[in-house]
Amino acid sequence: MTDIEAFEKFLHSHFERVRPHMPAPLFDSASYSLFSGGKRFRPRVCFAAGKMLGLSEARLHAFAAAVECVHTYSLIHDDLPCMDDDDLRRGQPTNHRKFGEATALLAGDALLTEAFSLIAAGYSDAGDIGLELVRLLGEAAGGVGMVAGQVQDMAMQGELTDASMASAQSAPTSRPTEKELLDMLALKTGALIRVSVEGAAVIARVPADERVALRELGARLGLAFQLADDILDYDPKAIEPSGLPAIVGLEGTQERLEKTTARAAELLGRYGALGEGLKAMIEFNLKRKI
Ligand code: GRG
Repeated sequence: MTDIEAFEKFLHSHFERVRPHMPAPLFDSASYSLFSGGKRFRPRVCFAAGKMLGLSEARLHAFAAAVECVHTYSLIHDDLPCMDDDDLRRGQPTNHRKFGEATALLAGDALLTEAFSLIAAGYSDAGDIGLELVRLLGEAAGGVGMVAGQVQDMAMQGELTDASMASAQSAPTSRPTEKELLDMLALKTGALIRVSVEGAAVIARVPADERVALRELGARLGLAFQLADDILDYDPKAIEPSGLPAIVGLEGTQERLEKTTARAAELLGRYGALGEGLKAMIEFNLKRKI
């Protein structure tokens, strides 16, 4: 069985255990998005990082599942009419198109909270690790992480109302600078990928200096993932105002993608052959078409 097959089995069994306790429409809505053909990029990164650090894949299952639940919630909420108002995700109707807006919203809420239950149950044998993972994922996903990035993104696109702009305390009215844009992308997309690497470092109990380097590696890969996305989505007739190509062009974005990828690969150097799995993920991102 491959890493990802074993992970799918873990995720399915976990949700089958939860199923009898969840209202059926909520379960159907949450599992529709969780099992609808995502790339599982974040879990794959977590497994590659963990194996490099000497962990078994099974030891990483609960954390990788938690990150994927948070990722899935973010996609469901991002597609809602009050956000991007999308009809399709992964070539299929978005969650709210299939189950209705209220159920989709609640399925996102349920997935977000399930993430923390997964961690609590998965690391109950090592409470300090479990607590640190909860702190780390809360930081990466919440108001100082992914959600902050989403708010900044919406503000850059002029999509927050005047009242909410005032309370967001960040109201760039003009074109964002490259730094502002990169900071936003690092939060919106980068934080969950960064935490996929750093979480493995926590579970492996690496020394503090090594954890700092792995955090940077994860952050570089996270940013590289978003830059690759910006390049894939590039349409010269409809330039996305909060994408890097709007500021530095397509070539400039490619250049920055290569630079941040090179730094990630450099940080991987100390692990030699053990880093092969993560190197493959870094290279996959550089060439990906999906
Ligand atoms: C609404 C709370 C909230 C947050 C939204 C991450 C995010 C913030 C929105 C997702 C919208 C989006 C398309 C972001 C760009 C990069 C990205 C995260 C793409 C989707 O991730 P993949 O490619 O998705 O890993 P799959 O489908 O493979 O799971």
